[in-house]
Amino acid sequence: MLYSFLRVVVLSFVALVLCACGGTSSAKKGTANAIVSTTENEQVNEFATQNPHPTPSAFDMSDWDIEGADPRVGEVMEFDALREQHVTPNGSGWRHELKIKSEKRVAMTDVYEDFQANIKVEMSDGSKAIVAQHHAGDTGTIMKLYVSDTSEAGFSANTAGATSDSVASNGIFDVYVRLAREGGGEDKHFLSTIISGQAIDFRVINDHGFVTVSGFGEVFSRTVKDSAKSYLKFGNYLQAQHPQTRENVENSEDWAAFYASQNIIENVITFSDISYQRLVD
Ligand SMILES: [Ca+2]
Repeated sequence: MLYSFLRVVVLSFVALVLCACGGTSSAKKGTANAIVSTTENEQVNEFATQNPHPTPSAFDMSDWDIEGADPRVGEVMEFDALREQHVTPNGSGWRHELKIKSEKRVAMTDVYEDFQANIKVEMSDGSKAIVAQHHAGDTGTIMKLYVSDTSEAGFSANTAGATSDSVASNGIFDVYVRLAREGGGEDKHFLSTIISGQAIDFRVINDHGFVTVSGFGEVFSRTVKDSAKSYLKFGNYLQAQHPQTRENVENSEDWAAFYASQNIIENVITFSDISYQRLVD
């Protein structure tokens, strides 16, 4: 009897210890999984946790020149190229943009920049706009973020396997990036398709000439071709480009008639949760 009692006590103790160890093991396993998961999604999590969601009032407007009217509306910035109709020499369409002031411009190799924004797109079918770009000192461009309802093709599928629409004026917009390669030429990277009313979770980091662009979970990096007076622009640069043939309308005096002929009557790009960090060497 005593033996049976002791046996039960010993077995119960062993069971308790095993149970406790198992629990500890499960907890450790859970922690380990969390660590593995964080490592696997390090880049995504980094983008998620570093977004400070500032209001435009914290955005330093003294760094920027405005092409068109002040875009600030409450907590967001609204860029309407059809309303502002800003024309620049050698431009390819009406603009409404912010750009780094000329006296603050430096080579991309001399600055660390981190620009983030949620970019809502409300555009008529057939529209094509550049909504963010690193511009070279001359008329060239280094990085361009496009939203385009044109026939442009030649994109590889994104990492999720999605392909570009590449059909003109059907209300499905291809969102893509062009980066000028250091050795000449440029690469383009398809991010996603959207329809009017949807938004892009955009971020571009220039770490001394090494540019990383992200949106829709896609991440694209290049050491880019540089210019001594490079500068960032963002907003709405509405291309005067035929959506089917992709021929540009050269004369700015013809742009109003061109947009009307394509029934491009709405073109508002709204930036919210804007963040811009700039550290010049
Ligand atoms: Ca399309």
